[in-house]
Amino acid sequence: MLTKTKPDLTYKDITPKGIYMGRRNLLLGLLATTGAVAAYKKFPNLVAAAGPAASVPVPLNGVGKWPYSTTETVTPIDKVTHYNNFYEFGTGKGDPADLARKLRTSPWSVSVEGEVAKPRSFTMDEILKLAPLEERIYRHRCVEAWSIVVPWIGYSFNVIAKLVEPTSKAKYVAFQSAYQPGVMLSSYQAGIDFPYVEGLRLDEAMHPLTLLCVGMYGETLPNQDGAPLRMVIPWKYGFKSIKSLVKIRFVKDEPPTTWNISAPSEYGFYSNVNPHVDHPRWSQATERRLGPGLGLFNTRISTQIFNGYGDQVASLYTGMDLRKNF
Ligand SMILES: Nc1nc2c(c(=O)[nH]1)N[C@H]1C(S)=C(S)[C@@H](COP(=O)(O)O)O[C@H]1N2
Ligand SMILES: [Mo]
Repeated sequence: MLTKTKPDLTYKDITPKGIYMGRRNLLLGLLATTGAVAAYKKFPNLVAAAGPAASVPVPLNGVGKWPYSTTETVTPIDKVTHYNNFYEFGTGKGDPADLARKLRTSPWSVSVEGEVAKPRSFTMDEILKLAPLEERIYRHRCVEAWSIVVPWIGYSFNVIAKLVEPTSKAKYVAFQSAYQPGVMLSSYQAGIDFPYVEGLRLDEAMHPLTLLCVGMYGETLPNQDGAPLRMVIPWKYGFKSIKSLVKIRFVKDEPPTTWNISAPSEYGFYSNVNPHVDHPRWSQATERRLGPGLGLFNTRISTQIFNGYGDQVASLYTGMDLRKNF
């Protein structure tokens, strides 16, 4: 599945060269002088900045096109890889692109356990072969009111769930990110508990839109976007889409989630995108759709209920008060 052969046309080719190179050179210049150095100066306990990337994305071949992708304009790859939330690697939007170079992504395995008949662990090689890979272009809406459109690669999470056979006691799924001390910030530095944890109700996890994600833009995941394996739940705020996944546990009770632990009145368990339920400190009615460059091409658009996936998922919440279960 993994190969070094370049496909004919990559997302880097599709991005207008002028914009891509222009921003690239600008960025590289800035990084060399300020960005990278500044990021490491902020977190002196982390291993030094020097040295090449520990792992770089490689093309994924044989990726099928999912028929339901949005036709909205895909966000330039440069933006999606340099405007990140990944608190393990800093709290600034540009920090993860620098600091996550030190993430150790190989060997990698994910343990699937709890209320299942067949608990087991999967290596990344196994994960990549469990089902045909699909490119799914989803909208991604952060709770901070910015959004992007990303061509993720993966397959429905329910593929792996069915393999381990959840028992009748399984009502929720708990997810856990890797925690690599010395490579990642401490909880104290980041201001949130690590390891990062998230959760879904079982029926949400089994919904075909819920993606087990191994790549984006035709390649394996860049470290800063959650290499080598992450979740993507497109109708929920971005923080539910947990990165660098190492543990999946089927459980009886609603599991704790990182942002809910940190600020329970601001971030609920469900966190479905909802323009009618504001964050206590800002409106959720609209969002900033990120464009190329430094912000001139960003646009302000209306936020859609369930991020536009209501036809598919609204029935999961029939009879629930979405204000109470925010
Ligand atoms: N482990 C972990 N997963 C995480 C986060 C994080 O800080 N740590 N941030 C979340 C948030 S708030 C968002 S918006 C998305 C961002 O994904 P992206 O950087 O690939 O766009 O990742 C989510 N997953
Ligand atoms: Mo987010």
